[in-house]
Amino acid sequence: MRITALTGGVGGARFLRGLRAHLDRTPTLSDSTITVIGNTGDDINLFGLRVCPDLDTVMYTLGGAIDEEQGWGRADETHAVQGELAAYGAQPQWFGLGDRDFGTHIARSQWLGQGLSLSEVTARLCARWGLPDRGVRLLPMSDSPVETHVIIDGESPSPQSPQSPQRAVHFQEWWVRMHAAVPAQKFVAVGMDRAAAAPGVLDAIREADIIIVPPSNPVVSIGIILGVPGVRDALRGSAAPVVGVSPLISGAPVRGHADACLSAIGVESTTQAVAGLYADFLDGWLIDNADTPVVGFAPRLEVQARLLWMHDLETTADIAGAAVDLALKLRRTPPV
Ligand code: FO1
Repeated sequence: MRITALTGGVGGARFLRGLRAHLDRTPTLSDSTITVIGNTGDDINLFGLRVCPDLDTVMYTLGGAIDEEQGWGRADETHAVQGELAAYGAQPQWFGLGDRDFGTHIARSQWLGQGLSLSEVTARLCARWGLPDRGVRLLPMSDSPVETHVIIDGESPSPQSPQSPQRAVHFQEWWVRMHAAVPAQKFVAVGMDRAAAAPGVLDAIREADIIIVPPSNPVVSIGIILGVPGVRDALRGSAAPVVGVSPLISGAPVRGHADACLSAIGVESTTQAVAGLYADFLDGWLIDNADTPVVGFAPRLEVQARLLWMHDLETTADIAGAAVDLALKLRRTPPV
């Protein structure tokens, strides 16, 4: 079976690891493939290198190299290079880059500099981590650079400008240095107007047997991927059922700052509101037991409640299995 998933960072990557585990333990599904469409809006240039946090988080998590406690970056990491950069006063110092992780960014930047596309580079990096052998293909949402920037109110207003001047900061600065604590007025996907879906992305949606939207950030991860030309239309037109997993439990994100992102776009932090953001293509929606009774959803949406906390691999595999089972059930439901 061909499964396609749109994914952001930590939560989505953990979910995909559970999905692969569920498929591997289910004889009738073990030869299934997963095509991951990864968010590249978090990408950032640092120290002359191209860093792709969400792609690397998926790659390291599925490749068994992730720092489990952080959810991002490499396990068994050291920070000698970062220390040297700090000693030279090289900026920024607020984004933690480990020595092993630098290896990924140097290789990626070298190959990009030699003219390879981000898709080709990502395939090379993923091959080292054995993703193809596990039936997993990671595609950047686009080969052209897209960066999410956050519009915030500037520093304190001055007599000249009583309205504090708004300014844009890179998503990573807002997320990491500011801890998303400064209210975001708006998110801007810089470069999206010149972006095209990367090779294979639209086909992966059109040719999927089922499509899954893991519990990634609906605004700055899934929302950015949905902004790539053709993606949303392909999802709407896909014959495959689309099943999403709520990133909120009782209105709160399991981790990260999805609630701050939702309020920035004027959407309430409820599982119903997030499902509403996907309403034009979503067929099924998994919510946590804490969010029943199941009210306030679009009438045709098939909503199922279950435990959604991804405590460990086994639990995550069960959640992913529930998403797959719901999608297969929706596949069998004759079109109305
Ligand atoms: N997140 C942090 O909160 N602090 C960091 O210093 C940090 C460094 C970092 C380095 C590489 C990488 O792939 C991810 C990193 N992240 C860090 C996580 C990152 O900001 C988020 O995972 C995504 O961009 C949001 O999903």
